[in-house]
Amino acid sequence: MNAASEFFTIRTPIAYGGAQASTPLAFRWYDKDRVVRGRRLEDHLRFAVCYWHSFCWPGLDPFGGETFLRPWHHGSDAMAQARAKADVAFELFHLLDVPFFAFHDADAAPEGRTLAESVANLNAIADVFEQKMATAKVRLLWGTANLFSHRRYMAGAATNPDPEIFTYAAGQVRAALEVTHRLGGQNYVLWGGREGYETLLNTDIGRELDQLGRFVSLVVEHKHKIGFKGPILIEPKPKEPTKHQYDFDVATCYGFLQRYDLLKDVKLNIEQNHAILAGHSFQHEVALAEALGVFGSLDINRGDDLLGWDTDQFAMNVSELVLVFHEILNRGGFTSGGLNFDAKIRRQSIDPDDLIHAHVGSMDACARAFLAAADMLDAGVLTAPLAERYKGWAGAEGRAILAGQHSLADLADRAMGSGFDPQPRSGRQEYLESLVNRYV
Ligand code: XLS
Ligand code: NI
Ligand code: NI
Repeated sequence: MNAASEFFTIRTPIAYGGAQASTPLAFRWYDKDRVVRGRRLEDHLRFAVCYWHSFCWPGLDPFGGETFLRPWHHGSDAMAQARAKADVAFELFHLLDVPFFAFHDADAAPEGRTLAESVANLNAIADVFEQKMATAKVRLLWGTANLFSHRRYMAGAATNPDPEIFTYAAGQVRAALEVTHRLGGQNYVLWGGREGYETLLNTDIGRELDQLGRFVSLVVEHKHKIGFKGPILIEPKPKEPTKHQYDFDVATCYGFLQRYDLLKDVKLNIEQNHAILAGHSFQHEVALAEALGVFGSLDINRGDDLLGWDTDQFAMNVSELVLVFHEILNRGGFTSGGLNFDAKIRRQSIDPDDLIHAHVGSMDACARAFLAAADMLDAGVLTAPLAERYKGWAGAEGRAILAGQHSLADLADRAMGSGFDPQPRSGRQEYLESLVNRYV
């Protein structure tokens, strides 16, 4: 195949050119060094390129095969192909000037005949990553293991009816977690790939949940043993590939973490399109995770309003993103998390440079939304009316109720007193919607 530098026609990193930039490829909003609320934009948004969709997915759909014809997908030496793929991946990281990337074990290195061989392959490619990272800017946002593609996992990994499959998955996760640690990964992700079920005719839900709780606990124990400092992130998704995924949504994941005593070490990686599939808005999932103290990171993408599956498109929907960033920034912004492009270009986007356009467009959409959210926070556009709406709870009486200082009878007696006549107040939704529109 061609050298990495010949894969894209673009040869120099994309630069910030301002909203009026005349070149087709420039950041119009993402000015990475601009300081907003005390941090550089790059450090706020923490963009990560995702290895699987951008370098491993060949463009297939249920009705047709590969459309992209990437050179590293064709050849007989799987390790040489993995190295060629890494060359192009690092070229893209450089051209986009992103601070992070993310990968699954199976994206980086080919599966061997045995687990030992697969782990050796992964470690060899991790050596390649390590060498490249020594001189590149890019760091690792998170690593993960693919516990869903191989047929051995068709009935789940941790939730498999066979403990030997659970054991195999443990072997895979130990290797992926240790490689993530070695590469300085800031988080470790456990998306519950096939942890769910198709039919209750063959499924013991309670048992499977206990298995999943045990598996995540083992990962947490190992993380402490090797001194990995970042959080473990689980990723809510309601369906696909299984009909019913155990990590259905933020609320379900919270209940799971609480039941298995994992709240101290595990946080959530929330994905736009998974929120929608669960019948929630993206903003709802983020706001709830923040409120429950389990917000970790975001997989940034979008679905299609007319399709009920995980289309994983590049996020370009500024107005939706504004409210999400408003939630995050209002709580202080990302800590270990960031914005991972868990997004694929469409299968007709077959030019290598389409990968660059997709990322640049979405980084700009995020930056534009983020800047609008920051302006809204600075002006207190939503925070001030919210504080006003709840001000009774901030007062003496509201605080006394929440602190448990009144019994039900105390409250009832007060309500029965003469002159006690609370009045309803407007929710002002349309007024607030039009305020938001001034910033979008
Ligand atoms: C699939 C998931 C997956 C995880 C990583 O829907 O979003 O891409 O993020 O295993
Ligand atoms: Ni994801
Ligand atoms: Ni997804």
